[in-house]
Amino acid sequence: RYDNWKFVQVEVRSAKDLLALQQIGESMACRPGPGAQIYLIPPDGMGALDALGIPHQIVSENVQDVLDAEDAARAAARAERGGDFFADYHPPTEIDAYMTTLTALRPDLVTPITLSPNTWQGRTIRGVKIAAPPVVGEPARPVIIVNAGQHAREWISVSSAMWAMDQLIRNFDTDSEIHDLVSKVTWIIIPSMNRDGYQYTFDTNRLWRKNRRNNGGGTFGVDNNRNWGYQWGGASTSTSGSSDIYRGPSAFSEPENQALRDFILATPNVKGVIDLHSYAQLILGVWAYSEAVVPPRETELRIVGQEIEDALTSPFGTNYQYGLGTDNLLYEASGVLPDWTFFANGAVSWTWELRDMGTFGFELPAAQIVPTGQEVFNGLKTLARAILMKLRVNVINPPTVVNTGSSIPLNVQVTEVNGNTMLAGSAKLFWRIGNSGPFNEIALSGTFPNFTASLPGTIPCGSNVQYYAQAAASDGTLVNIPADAPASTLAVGVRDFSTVLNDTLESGGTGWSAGMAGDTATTGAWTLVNPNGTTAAPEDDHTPGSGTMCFVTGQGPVGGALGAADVDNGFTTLRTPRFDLSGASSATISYWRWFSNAAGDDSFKVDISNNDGSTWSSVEIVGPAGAGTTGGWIQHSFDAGAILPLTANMRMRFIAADSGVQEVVEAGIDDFVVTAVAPCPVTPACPGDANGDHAVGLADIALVIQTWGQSVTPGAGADLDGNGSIGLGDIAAIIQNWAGACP
Ligand code: 0X9
Ligand code: ZN
Repeated sequence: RYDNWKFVQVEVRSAKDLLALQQIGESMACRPGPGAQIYLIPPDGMGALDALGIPHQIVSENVQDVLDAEDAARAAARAERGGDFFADYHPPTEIDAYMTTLTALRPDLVTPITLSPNTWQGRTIRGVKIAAPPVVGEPARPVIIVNAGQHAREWISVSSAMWAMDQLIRNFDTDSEIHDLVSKVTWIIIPSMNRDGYQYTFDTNRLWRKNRRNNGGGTFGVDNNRNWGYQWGGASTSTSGSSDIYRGPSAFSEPENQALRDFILATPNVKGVIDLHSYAQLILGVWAYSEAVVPPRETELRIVGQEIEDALTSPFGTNYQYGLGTDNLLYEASGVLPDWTFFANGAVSWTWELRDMGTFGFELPAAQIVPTGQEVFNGLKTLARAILMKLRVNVINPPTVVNTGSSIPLNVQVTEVNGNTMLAGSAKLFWRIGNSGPFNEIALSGTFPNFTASLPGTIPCGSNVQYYAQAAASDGTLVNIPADAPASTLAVGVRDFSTVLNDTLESGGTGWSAGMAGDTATTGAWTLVNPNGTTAAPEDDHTPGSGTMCFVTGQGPVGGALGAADVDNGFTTLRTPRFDLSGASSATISYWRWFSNAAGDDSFKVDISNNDGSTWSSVEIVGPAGAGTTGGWIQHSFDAGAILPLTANMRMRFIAADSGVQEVVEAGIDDFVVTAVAPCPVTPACPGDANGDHAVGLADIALVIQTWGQSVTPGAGADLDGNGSIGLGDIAAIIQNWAGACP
């Protein structure tokens, strides 16, 4: 029991602090360090902690209360949804029983796995292999290993592995993506590696981390995740049997590590390894042992890491963050599983620290088992797709519209992944005008990994161009972007557009009105200046290069106090010059804005008018809280025609306010650009011109005769009368328009 033990958040400032703390309590790790760390402090340890003078704050007065609350929550969850395996956490025997159930459900997909040797206390480490029956002649399937429960108290890692297993098996028939991934990837899931420690957290000590080796001298346990054989014994490991990061007497001294090592070494084609832990919501890549050593395949690992981060975040907006060792998200750790698998067989290997960020820590309420499992499973699917790729082909900053008459530059980047290489000379681009017909093919120029192509400047106004890029892996596999091209493609529109207004505000702000009649602010009226910054207001304008000027809400003195000239007691309005968008079919307006409203209750309002300011429509309301409310230049661009009809009398206005409770409110505007898209000129129809040479004469008669009697799409080719076949009516149409010419 942990009666009157405390969780204390301490500010670790130095190695000296760390050593002193180790004497008093036990690190709960899992928190980004250095800095704030949670320590478990015994009832008689607080005096010593106070005496050290290390800044600290008690998070839980009585750890036993936290554990009792967890028990109560589990009991409640079982009472409510007792029949549901995922209502609660389960000890090893129940995990095994559930795997047996799943195997019986789909013996065609599931093969039980037993590792050897057994744990110190004689438990067999079990898991499952999930794979659709092999297909004759298929290429070797990549293997993904999902390991969990190296750390006994990290229960959510075990339940998440079980959730993923459950999903892959139960939804194979009904979910086409799962069907695909179970057919193309072999999944190995080992949900509870450190079974002795895990059982011990149910029976004896909820906060146990290590395995249950008897170290002698009254201490127990090796940290399995310091016992792997790459960089064993390096940074952040201990030689002391009483330490929570005791590395063991030698690399692979522990039967649990030996068992999983031997299984991995005997399994060909392992391409991905995920080691589940908790907590901190981090996706930690290689190398764990060093913050300084850049791993091989860094580009590829960063792409995959970002995709995994997005996948874990997207189901519920849970804030996960990925980083490689050099990003220094957590302390260094030597002898961890993913370092060994990346080193030993090049598998893309990650530690995932699951929920939460410390609110509940290891005692994550059972109600979070399912959502955490869903996040993890989403991440695993993303990893599987990444591992199936031979190459990554990307178009960098693809344009969405270009001006008529200018060629269209496209930049294609190829990344070699999963040990494949690109076939030299295989990078190509395919394009066509419209959404049907054959694609034109152009070879991309440049050298790996950056290639370019240019679509011709002769593509007529109004065209929508479809295109995709392609490269081949050395085994001949073609990889497209978009992946399912040509079924889907990228697209770029060719239009006539012109810059109506491009004001960097460097030459006086002609036509702008700063501070309007009716404004109520008593200070901080809009003004065009080279700003004197504060922590809330900009010091520099936005204009790149030599620009200095922008509109801000009040100019304070150089080095002036925060709030010296901010908006107070009302609002102030900035209005743009009038601009003419009559005749435009659409228009893009962009500006750079600054808004700072320290924890305040005010918003920054942006409006547009098409009647010279008689009435206004909202473009955006920034704040009062959230993105863009703590200063910094941010660009906003929008489609004006989507908000109101475009006229000759367009204006915009920007309103900053400090109403109600008074706070520091500062705003700025710079680099205002209006771009209009004109309707494409209509090519006049040319009646009687069968061959499209813009003249009517003998050559048109010749074409009719050549194609005489053919059935065609009405109006196509020489079908001038539009009756769907070539004949006399078409000759008549030519004679009627004889010698006519058209532009
Ligand atoms: O220390 C560990 O073994 C892992 N954290 S935990 O809190 N679950 O114990 C982290 C291992 C990987 N570490 C890094 N990549 N830095
Ligand atoms: Zn862990």
